[in-house]
Amino acid sequence: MANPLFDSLFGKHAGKSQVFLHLPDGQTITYADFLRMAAQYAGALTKFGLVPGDRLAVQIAKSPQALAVYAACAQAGVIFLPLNTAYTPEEVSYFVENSGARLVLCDQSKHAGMVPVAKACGAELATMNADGSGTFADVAATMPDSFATVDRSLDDLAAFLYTSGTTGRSKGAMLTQGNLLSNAQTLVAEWQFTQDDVLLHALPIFHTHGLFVASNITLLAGGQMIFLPAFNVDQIIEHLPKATTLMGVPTFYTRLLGDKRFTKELVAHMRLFVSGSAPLLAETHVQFEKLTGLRILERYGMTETNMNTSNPYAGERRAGTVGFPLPGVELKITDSKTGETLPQGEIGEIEVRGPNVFKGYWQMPEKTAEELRPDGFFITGDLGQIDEDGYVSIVGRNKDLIISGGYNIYPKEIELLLDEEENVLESAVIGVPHPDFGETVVAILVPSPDGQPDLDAIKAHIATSLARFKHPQKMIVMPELPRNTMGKVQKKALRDQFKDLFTG
Ligand code: MLC
Ligand code: AMP
Repeated sequence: MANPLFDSLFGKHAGKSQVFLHLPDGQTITYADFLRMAAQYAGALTKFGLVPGDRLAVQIAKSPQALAVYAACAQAGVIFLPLNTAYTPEEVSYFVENSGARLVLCDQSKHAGMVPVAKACGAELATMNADGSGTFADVAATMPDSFATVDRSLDDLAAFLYTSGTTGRSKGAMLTQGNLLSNAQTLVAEWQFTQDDVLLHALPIFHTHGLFVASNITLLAGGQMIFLPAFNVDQIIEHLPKATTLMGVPTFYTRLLGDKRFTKELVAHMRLFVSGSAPLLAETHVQFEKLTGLRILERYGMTETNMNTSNPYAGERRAGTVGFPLPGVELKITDSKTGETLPQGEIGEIEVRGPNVFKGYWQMPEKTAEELRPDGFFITGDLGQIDEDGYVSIVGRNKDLIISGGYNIYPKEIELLLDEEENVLESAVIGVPHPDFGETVVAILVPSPDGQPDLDAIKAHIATSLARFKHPQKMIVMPELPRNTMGKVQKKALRDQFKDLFTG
């Protein structure tokens, strides 16, 4: 018996004196130290009463300890459910309740706010702070530094990541050990990762990109990571000379290109720059190559599928495209209405199938059936096109989604709140181009016949409900929303009207 995910990513490194993590203060953590910590955490999970298949929800700062909690879940067969640290207690409450999490880990500063949330959901609550301290570590300190790895199979669930939906309700994407492991194996091979790699890690670890792409492939290859708590240009410039690879969202690259210290000499030794999670402007790709002589490798993925396509490591990395389907991943472009595959070159819905594709949405069989076909193809909601050389481009979205700095924001979630505000008859939330975040949120409000909406009061209400990155950067009052003959709000017309708000 075995535990494929734990054994392949973590277990095989037990006892190794090689450095795994470099921290900004110069401290290092070896693989052996990391695994001893993970084993103690796995013991603590058991002590808190968690059994294989239970969910652990974590809303904690990025730290080596936070990553060890992920390893501990894999070792103990517990399903890891990481949450954006920006979420409000109201948002977290939904995830805890929906997932039926048995234990919630949060920062001490959020503990008071989380007590009623955990209580209402019947979950236990423990703390883990940015420095790893807290009640969880206190329990872990009493546990042995080895743990009998729980047997799991590739089909067992390893993680839940919540993604919002066009209806405004978030869905828990169930990811199996096989989903995560197969994708990591493919990417290690495709991007030629080895134990000599040092990945400069500045992404959050509560999403696919920072957790499953960056961390899993480094672990699988047995490499090292310079583990920064967040993206910060000064720290990136300082640590780039010691790194071989960097992974980021497009905002990382536009910010670096805007800094005079980011030069050809600084990155001449770098083996690989990867971009994903949001469209990289062809202009950024070209500007990056002009400055550094290196081409960013753009790839395309999703929470539900991990990575689907990638530009080639060795061949031509084509700006404005996301490359080819990864080995083992089938990708087709279909007619959104009929589901039929379209002739090569036509624009349609991107559908993907492969070992990377998730098992479904937690306790939402209808939602799963809407997006996951019986034959295994997942309807991504992205619109794409394949050129004559096989390169895939993403040309738009069939889903009402805004991607700001790599974070997904679903307009419906914001509209539902705005529509309840006093003197708001209805609202439309759109994404408009933004020089730093790629897109940003704008809300259009239509006043009710009784009076004008109080924008300051609305802002204050939203602040208690929604994470900061979802807040509209601008609210505009209009007498009515543009509609087509069927009465459907024409968001495209609104996006066109306000496209220069932040870039003009
Ligand atoms: C922060 N803020 C944002 C924001 N990030 N606003 C809009 N969009 C964002 N992405 C706000 C904060 O609330 C704050 O508001 C202000 O900006 C500054 O906060 P900060 O913490 O200093 O932000 P900053 O460090 O500048 O962060 C920007 C960023 C970060 C781009 C570095 O957002 C980031 O790391 N994004 C990566 C997201 C990611 O990992 N996505 C992968 C998803 S997986 P105020 O008003 O209080 O000042 C996926 C699948 C795949 O999509 O294919 O990979
Ligand atoms: P998430 O739900 O956070 O996993 O976001 C997934 C979505 O991000 C995809 O459905 C795409 O719309 C978008 N995305 C990811 N990578 C890229 C990319 N390289 N180019 C354009 N969009 C991307």
